Amino acid sequence: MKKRFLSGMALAGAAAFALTACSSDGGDTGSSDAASGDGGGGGGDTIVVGFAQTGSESGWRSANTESMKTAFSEDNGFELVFNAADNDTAAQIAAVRGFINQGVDAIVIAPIVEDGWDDVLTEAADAGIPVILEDRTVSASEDLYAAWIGLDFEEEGVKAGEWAAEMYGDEETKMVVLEGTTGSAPANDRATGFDAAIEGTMIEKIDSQTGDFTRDGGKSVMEGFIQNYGVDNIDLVYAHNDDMALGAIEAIEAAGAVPGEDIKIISIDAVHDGMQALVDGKINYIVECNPLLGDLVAAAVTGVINGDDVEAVQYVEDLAFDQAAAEAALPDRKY
Ligand code: GZL
Repeated sequence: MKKRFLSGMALAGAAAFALTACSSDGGDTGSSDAASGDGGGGGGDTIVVGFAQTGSESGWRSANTESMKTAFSEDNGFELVFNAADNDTAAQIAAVRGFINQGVDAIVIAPIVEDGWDDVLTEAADAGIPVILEDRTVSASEDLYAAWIGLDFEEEGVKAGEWAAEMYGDEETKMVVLEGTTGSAPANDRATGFDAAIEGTMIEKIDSQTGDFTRDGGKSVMEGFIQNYGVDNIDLVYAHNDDMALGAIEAIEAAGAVPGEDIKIISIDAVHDGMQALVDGKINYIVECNPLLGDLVAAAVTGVINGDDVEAVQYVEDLAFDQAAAEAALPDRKY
């Protein structure tokens, strides 16, 4: 499927175009997050949207939920029926079935894991309810959803791995990995991209385990790695998100080592606490994963409801930060 990369300005344009094309009064797109704009119901009727969110596992998720709730506001022409599934896939699928039974106008899903969606997406299609995916992807047929808006997780892994290869690839480096939620697209793809980027270097992956994208999970898995290998035998941590990296920092400090110096840390997301740890030298590099998708998703829902052409795949571009770049960017960050 054709990839379409949207930078900040392009996002604003895309969202503004979609809103102008759809809203009855031309809409004041305003300027807020990566996709400035304000969502906007089509033709003045309220659009009832069921949103099945993963849960509240991380700082990234909180920012994503806030962005979605802001975009799908009553003022913007929506009635949002929100469900957070507490990282429980069965509960998330049940929530989607509930939206179908409720007869909502559209369903938005941030799918916890890639697999297991064929049946309920088919039920939504049979009920004539369009589905838009945001953030993560699914393995089900692309015919079962109208659009996906999110990030290129494999590219995020490549960016992180290329920096690791450049900085540490020429010397024997023992690495442990804090994986995201097992079976999720970001965990799968960030591993694939990173592993490809460090191929042929002297970085050796000695262990890899899921911390489920949570700070507690990252801390307890890192404690186990330190217990098994000894703090002096781990040189690098690759964390699939900042929350797990922040948990690992706690474990490393509790073991009497210095994060960012004795044990280097590379992470993904660039949420505020992660960027602060990067400025403080406790994390060495962060690849961004922009959670502010609400306006683009709202524009896609409005477009689908109005029968407009909506880009089926919309990637939001990510930046990457070393310590100097984080110091410069942190004051102006929106999440
Ligand atoms: C990525 C998103 C991931 C974040 C985590 O788009 O799905 O889930 O990287 C979040 O912080 O929990």
